[in-house]
Amino acid sequence: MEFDPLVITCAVTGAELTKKETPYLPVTPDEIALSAIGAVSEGASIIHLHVRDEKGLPTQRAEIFKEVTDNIKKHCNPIIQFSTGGAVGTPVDERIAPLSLQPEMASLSLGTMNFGEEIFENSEATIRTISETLKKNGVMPELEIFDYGMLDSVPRLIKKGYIPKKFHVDFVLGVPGGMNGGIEELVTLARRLSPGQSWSVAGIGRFQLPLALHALCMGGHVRVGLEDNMYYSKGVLAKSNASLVRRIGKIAKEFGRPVASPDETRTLLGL
Ligand code: KMH
Ligand code: ZN
Repeated sequence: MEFDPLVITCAVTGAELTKKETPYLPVTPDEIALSAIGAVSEGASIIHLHVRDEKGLPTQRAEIFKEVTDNIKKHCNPIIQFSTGGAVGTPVDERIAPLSLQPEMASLSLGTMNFGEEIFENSEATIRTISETLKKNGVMPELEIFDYGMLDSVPRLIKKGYIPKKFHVDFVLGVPGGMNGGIEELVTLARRLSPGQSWSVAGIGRFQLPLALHALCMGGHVRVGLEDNMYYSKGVLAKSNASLVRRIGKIAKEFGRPVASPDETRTLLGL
C-alpha cells in the first residue's frame, strides 16, 4: 500500500500539566521554543502550541505566542498551529486573541465535554466565534474531535459556514470524559471521513503509542508530545518532546513511511 509521508505533530506543553507532574515540561517561552526546535529536528513538521505566562500558568496572550513563534522560526520552519482551546475555563475572547498573528493553522474543538473533573466549553456560539476569527485571519483549522458526536456535527457546521472547505482532522482519544482511546474507536472514526481527508490521532497518556502505531498502518498521521502524554513507557517519564517524536519517526522509517518535512506537510494539507 502506498501512503503519504507521515506528518508528525508535536504538542509540546499544553495547558493542563505543570512542572509538579513532570520536571521535563517546557513552560517558559524559551523552554517551549527550545523544546519545539528539538522536536522539529527529530521530524515534527507541525507544532501544536500553547504558551504560559510569567508564573507558568496557561495564557492566550498574543505577545507570548509571538515571542515563542519568532524564536522557533529563527531556527527552523515548522507549521505553527496555535491552540484556540486554551485551558479549561479560558473565555472565548482570550482564546481567539493570538489569531491576529495569523498562524498557518489553529485548533478548533467541536463540542463541549467533561474534561476530567472540569468542563471544556465549546458551544456552537463559541465555535462560531473562533471559526469567524480563523476565517478573518486566513488560518486553516485543525478540527479537534474528542468524541463521535463531534465528527457527526462537521457536515452541519460546514453547511452553516462555520467550517471552511479545507481542514485537517485530529482525533483526540482517551481524555476522561471523551471517547476511549481504543483501536476500534479510531477505526470507526477514520472510516467516517471523506476519501482523501487528512487526519491524525492524538492518544492521551498510555493510548499515545498504540494509537500512533495504528494510524501509521492506516495511512493517518500522528500527534505526540508532553501535552498529551508525559510518559515514555510505563512509569518512566519522557525526558523531552524530541524523544517522543524520535521514536515514532524511527518506527515510521522502519515501516517504510518516510517522515514529512514541513514543506511536504504544507503540500499535503494544501496550506
Ligand atoms: N487544554 C484543553 C482543555 C486545543 O488545544 O485546542 C484543550 C486543548 C485543545 O488543549
Ligand atoms: Zn492543545
